[in-house]
This record gives sequence, structure tokens and C-alpha cells, in this order.
Amino acid sequence: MSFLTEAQRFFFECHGYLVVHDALSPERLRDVRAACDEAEAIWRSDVERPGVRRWDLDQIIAIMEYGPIFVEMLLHQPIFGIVYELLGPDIGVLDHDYFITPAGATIHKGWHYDEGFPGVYHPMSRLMIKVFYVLQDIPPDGGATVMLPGSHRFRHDWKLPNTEVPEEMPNSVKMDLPAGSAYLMAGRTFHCVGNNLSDLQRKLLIYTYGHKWMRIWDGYEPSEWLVAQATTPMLRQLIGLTDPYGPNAEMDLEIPSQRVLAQVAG
Ligand SMILES: O=C(O)CCC(=O)C(=O)O
Repeated sequence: MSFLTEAQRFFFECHGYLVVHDALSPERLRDVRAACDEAEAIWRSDVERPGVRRWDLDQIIAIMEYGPIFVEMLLHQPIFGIVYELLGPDIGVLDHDYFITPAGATIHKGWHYDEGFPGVYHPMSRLMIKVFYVLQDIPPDGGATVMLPGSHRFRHDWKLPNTEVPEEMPNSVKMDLPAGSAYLMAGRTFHCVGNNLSDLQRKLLIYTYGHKWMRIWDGYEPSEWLVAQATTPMLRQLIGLTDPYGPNAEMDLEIPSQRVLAQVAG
């Protein structure tokens, strides 16, 4: 029994990313959007709350602290099952954010990958997977993340030509997807935020999964409230409350009856 189809696994192994259409039902999308709007209002009204506040990016750091729905989304199926199968049973969480990219924002960071761990032979290892939930349709000129398929297998010392227009990188693909989609990216896949030339905000809910023996990133240490939400062994493991080298929490790999039919972008 698997959440990940063979076609999806093959696609991810070859390309270092995966698109899952209709990852959120219309009802879930509606509820997550509403919760994000509430979180945004709280965050904007209190500048002491952690985040990035720039003309080209609003990043609400530690979004799980803003309500139980964001904790539920950490386990959202079939995405969580897919990530679990790609990373393994010692899965943990490294960060969780809500990104709002304003209309007109041009790129703030060039091509990069997220796993900067010297001493690990990356082409054969998988330390991180980042999941992006698309909360608002992203048009072709809407600043979609641009990925370089297959770059998760590059040698660590390969340098990319850092195009000023990321969309012009040869062989790259854009995550210009409808709301409700999700895309997953290996920690070593080269990617870049695109230029948002549209008049729409781009809204993404982001979770980065790693291994439970990796430390959660600074600034994401769970509050007492979040610790109290971790009512299952898997949630406790995910947010770093269990022995990093002890037994792994059980995961029910039954495919839910309402399982969304995942399609692989080609
Ligand atoms: O905003 C994006 O599309 C990409 C974000 C990014 O570069 C990252 O999360 O590492």
C-alpha cells in the first residue's frame, strides 16, 4: 500500500520535483485560505512577530503557530504520505511558512538549492523535501517558482549561469499552477522564485520536511501551544519532541477512501 505511485516515484527520482494537482479539496482550500488571511492580519498587526517584511516578499515564519489547521496541514494526505515514502520513517520538520509575493515583485534571490551541508554526498542522499501548497492561481507571469529538473543530482561544485530572468534558464520549468495544487522539491534541486509581473499576489503555504535527527531551523522551535497540539506520536516526532535516535512513530499507510488522484506533471 503506497501513497506514491510508481510513476510519481520515478518522476521525482529523475527530476527532483513533483506536482500533485488537486492536492486540496475545494473545502480545504477555502478553510486554509481563510486561516491564512487571519494569520496575516495578526502578523501585520504585530511587527514583533517573526517574519520577513519586504516590498518583494512577506514571509510569515512558523505558520503552524497560527492555528490548528496549519498543524493538520503538516499531515495532509496524500502529500504527507508521499513525503514520508520519499524521506523515510525518521521524518521530521525543519520549517513552515506562509509566503505572500506581492504583485510586481521581482526576484530577490538567484538560483539556489536549500541543502547546504558540506560533507554529505548529495547526489545519492535526500536530506530535505520542501512542499508548496498553492493557495491562489499562479498565472504564467505570476512569479511561479522555477525549477531546474534533474539538478538534484548535480555535483556540489557545479555553478549555474545565474540568469537575471529565471524563467529564461534553459530546460527550466515553471510552477504556474492552479490553486489547490501542491509541488514538492528535493532539497538539492536548483530553483528560483520567478518575477511576479502579474497584478496578483502569489500565496504559498510551505513545509520543509527533513529527518528527526536534524535540528529544526532557528526560529521554528515549537511554542508551548504547539507542543500541546502534538497529540499523536507522529506529530511529536515531526516537531522534534522524541528521541532523535529512538524508534520511529507508526504511520498508517492505508490509502484514504477519498484519496485524491494524483497526476504527475510531465
Ligand atoms: O518563493 C519561491 O518560489 C521559492 C522560494 C525559495 O527559494 C525557497 O523556499 O528556498
